[in-house]
Amino acid sequence: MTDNDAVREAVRLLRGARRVVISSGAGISKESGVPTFRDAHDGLWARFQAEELATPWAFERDPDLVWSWYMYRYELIKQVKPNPGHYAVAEMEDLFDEVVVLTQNVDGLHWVAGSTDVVELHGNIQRFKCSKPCRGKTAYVYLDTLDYTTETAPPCPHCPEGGVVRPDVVWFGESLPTWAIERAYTTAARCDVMLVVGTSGTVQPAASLPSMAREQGARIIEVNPQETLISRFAHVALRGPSGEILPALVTAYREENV
Ligand code: BV8
Repeated sequence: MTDNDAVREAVRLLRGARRVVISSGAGISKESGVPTFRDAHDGLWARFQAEELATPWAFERDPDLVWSWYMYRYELIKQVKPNPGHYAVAEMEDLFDEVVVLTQNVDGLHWVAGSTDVVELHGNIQRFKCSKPCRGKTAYVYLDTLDYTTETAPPCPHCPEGGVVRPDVVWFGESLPTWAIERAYTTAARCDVMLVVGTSGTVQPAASLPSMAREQGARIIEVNPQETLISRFAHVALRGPSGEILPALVTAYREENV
């Protein structure tokens, strides 16, 4: 199947769809300059695996190391912008009755690009909270109210228990927010089409969403330069960078359906 044939097939699968889900991973932000989760980090971080830092145990063991890693990523993500792939996802809201984005990404770029219904399954690196439930529930902390450094995890300003501030992301070994995973399961189960964009399909439970959707009758379109663990569930795979593929798909859909 040529690339053009694949896009035409994807347009055919989208025809008549009312509810569309986009399940995105780190790959959709690659063309914005955000390293994917399994890209070797450069410089200081090249000697660490992301999975060994993104855990509560790593933070417990060395909060300043983990804090510094997040500050490195936070400073990088503050500089980046959405790419044409994010904007194409946002534009899909003009083409279908209901569009929901289920993202594993913590960079917030779908919101910035204008998507209005985004479920951040793994949280957001630009939101911070106390590492202890010091106010009985999640105690959010606003970094710009603190006198902090990028090397040392700052003390929580609300906390009588000596908690320190951490990013409001879901670490490996932590459960996803109940509301987020329930919304993800519900929308995956009732969608007509799921586009799976820029994810290796490694991380659970997000990686199970495409097979769940397919079991309920959804048509699955994968957008990824590589074959992945998700590919076997896809009705069609669009092989290439999402920043090029998604705008081309939206254009082709408009030409045939709008
Ligand atoms: C949990 C936030 C219950 C932090 C992240 C089975 C069931 C349940 C759990 C498990 C299970 N098996 C294992 C587990 C445990 C674990 C897990 O999945 N481990 C993996 C490593 C096997 N899961 C959990 O712990 C989850 N919690 O299930 O709670 C529980 C509780 C206790 C014990 C057990 C269960 C929580 C997981 C959340 C982890 N946090 N992020 C942070 O960011 O610092 S995950 C992290 O990886 C990022 O969010 C990232 O998005 C995500 C997934 O990676 P991808 O997005 O797929 O990125 P990746 O680099 O892998 O791939 C990029 C892709 O892009 C590639 O395919 C590439 O080809 C493609 N690409 C490249 N360029 C482009 C492109 N695509 C398009 N365009 C391009 N230009």
